[in-house]
Amino acid sequence: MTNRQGVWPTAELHVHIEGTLETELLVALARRNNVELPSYDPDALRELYRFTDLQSFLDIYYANLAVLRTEADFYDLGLAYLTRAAAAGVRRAEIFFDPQTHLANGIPLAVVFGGLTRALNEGRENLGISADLILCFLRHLGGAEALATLDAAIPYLDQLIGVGLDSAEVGFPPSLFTEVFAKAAALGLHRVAHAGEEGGPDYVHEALDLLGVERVDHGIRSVEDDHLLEVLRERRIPLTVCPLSNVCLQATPTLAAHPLPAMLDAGLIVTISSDDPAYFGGYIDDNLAAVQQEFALSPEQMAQLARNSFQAAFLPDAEKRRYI
Ligand code: ES4
Ligand code: ZN
Repeated sequence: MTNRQGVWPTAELHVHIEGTLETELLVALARRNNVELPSYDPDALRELYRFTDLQSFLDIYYANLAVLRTEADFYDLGLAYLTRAAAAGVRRAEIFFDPQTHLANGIPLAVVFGGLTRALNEGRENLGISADLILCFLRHLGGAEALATLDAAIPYLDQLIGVGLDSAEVGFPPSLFTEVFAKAAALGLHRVAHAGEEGGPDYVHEALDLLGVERVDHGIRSVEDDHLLEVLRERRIPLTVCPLSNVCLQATPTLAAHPLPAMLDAGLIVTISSDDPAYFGGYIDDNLAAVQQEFALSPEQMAQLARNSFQAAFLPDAEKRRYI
């Protein structure tokens, strides 16, 4: 199933570009832009990455993003991810970014789009990766801010394939974002949302019924609700599962206790992704290898995960068939 390099050709459908900021690049950008960090030793910075839950991660993740100032910074970040992803077997990447964080840091949307789109073009031409952007709204900032962000992004619609919803989940249910997701749908954008990562199955239900999401990001707590499992299966809604992320943020006590096998047994369209690989100890190849080993997945099951990833991608069927 693996190709000659020992990697599984795959699509990566759940990766935050800001979460691919390795500490080496973090330090380089901090020096380039005169931004203060708690340390300038990449290993010492990585030592600080000990998380107890989603919020303990988000606090460090948002603080680190102060180093991203110029179009060149976003380009370097994007190209570093695509280079690593190509080595991991990624042929298609649908990449999240958090413009509200950068706007709050005083960085205009033109800078963010300019750098990331240039990196994606380079990845397409020189790395053989088909890649597109999904704009994520930060749920902790609420629905009105999300709407303002979508309006501000309208001049860049041709550089987007969809919208997503991320950041702190519990206390910020999908129902707060009904209007902005309706508007995104009317603009022809695909819709996804993080749901059921820390929040319960009710968050997944809401994301499906109120936001009309076409994929669910994480969705691991869906296994607590048999009716929801039936809905996800019947509607063929893919779930982008990030095992190493779930372990690092203690959404599961151990990898052995992860609900992935239950999700597969329930007949869900499960895909594997890396989420924030610079923080969670591995890229998509590492995530795939970890679940293969932990759950003794067969070559056929690994092939199914790869097929699922391309099936779940926002690509025309004719293009999907090239990969499957
Ligand atoms: C995130 Cl792991 C995770 N969950 C929710 N929001 C996020 N933003 C970046 N990583
Ligand atoms: Zn995520």
